[in-house]
Amino acid sequence: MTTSETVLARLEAGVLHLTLNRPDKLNSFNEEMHLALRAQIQRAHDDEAVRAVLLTGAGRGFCAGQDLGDRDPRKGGPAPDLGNTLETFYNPTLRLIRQLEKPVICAVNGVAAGAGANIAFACDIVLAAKSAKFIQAFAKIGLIPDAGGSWSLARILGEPRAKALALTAEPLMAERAADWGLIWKAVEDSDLMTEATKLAESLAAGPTLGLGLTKRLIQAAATNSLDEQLDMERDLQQQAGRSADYAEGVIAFLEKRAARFTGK
Ligand code: LHQ
Repeated sequence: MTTSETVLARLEAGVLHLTLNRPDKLNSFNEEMHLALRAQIQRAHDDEAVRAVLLTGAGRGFCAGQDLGDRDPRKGGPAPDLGNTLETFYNPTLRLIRQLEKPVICAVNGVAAGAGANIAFACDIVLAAKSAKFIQAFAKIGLIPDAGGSWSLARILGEPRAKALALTAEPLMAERAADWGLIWKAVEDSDLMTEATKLAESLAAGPTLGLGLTKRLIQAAATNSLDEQLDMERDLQQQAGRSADYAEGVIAFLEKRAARFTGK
C-alpha cells in the first residue's frame, strides 16, 4: 500500500479515518495524494477490520480540487491531456468509493471546490460544517464538472439547479446544500467531527454486510426498472437473510438486548 503524509490514515473502532493533508493548498490533489487516497480506499475494500470510512480534510478546507500549480501553463509545453488525468487518477478512486460495500462518511470541514466537492458527493453520507461551501469552480477556468459532478448534480438536484451551479460557479453554503438534498446534514462547525465520528462508529458496529448490500441496491436503483429492482431486492434479501448478523439481530431483539454484529 502507498503510504504518504498527504493522506493521514488511522483505524479505530472499525472506522478508517482518512484526512486529506495538504492544508497549505487547501488539500488540493497532486499525484501523490491521488495515489495515497486510492490506496487507502483499496485497503478499506481488502481489510475486514475496516467496517466504515470517514473522510475529511486537514486545516480550514476540505479539498480545492486539482492542484492548479501542477500544470502551470506559464511553463510552456503542449496542452495537458486532462482526460488522461481523469482516467488515471480521479475515475478509479470515484469508482472504488461507489463500489466499496461499506459506508463511506464524508465530513466536509471547509471549502470543497471543483473535484473536491464532487468527491464529497460520491460518498454515502455527507455531513458538512455550517461554514463550509461547495463550489463548482470548473466554470471559472474553462473546464467542465468532473469527478462525477455532472452525474451527481444532475441526478440529485435536477437540471435547473445543476446547470446554475455548474455554469456560475456560485458557492453553495452547507445549509442550503442540505436543504436541497445534496448532502445529509449541516452541523455546527465545532460539532462536525464528533458527530461524524459517532455516526461512522455506529455504522461500523452495525450489520455491515447488510449495509453494504443496501448501498449496492440504492445505487442500482438509478438505472434499474422497478421489476429489475424487485428482483435484486429478492436476491440480496436472500443473501442478507443467511447472514450471521440477521440471526444475531433477531435473537437480540427477542432477548431485549443490544445486538453484537460482526459484519458477517
Ligand atoms: C490552491 C488551490 C488549488 C493549488 C487553493 N491548487 N493551490 C482539474 C484539472 C485537471 C484534471 C482534471 O480535473 C480537474 C478538476 C478540478 O478540480 S478543476 C478545479 C480546480 N480547483 C479550483 O479551481 C479552485 C481553486 N481555488 C479557489 O478558487 C479558492 O482557493 C477557494 C475558493 C477554493 C478558496 O478560496 P480562499 O478561501 O480565498 O483561499 P485561497 O484562494 O487564499 O487559497 C489558500 C491557499 O491554497 C492559496 O495559497 P497561498 O500560497 O496563496 O496561501 C491558494 O493558492 C491555495 N490553493 N486552491 N486548486
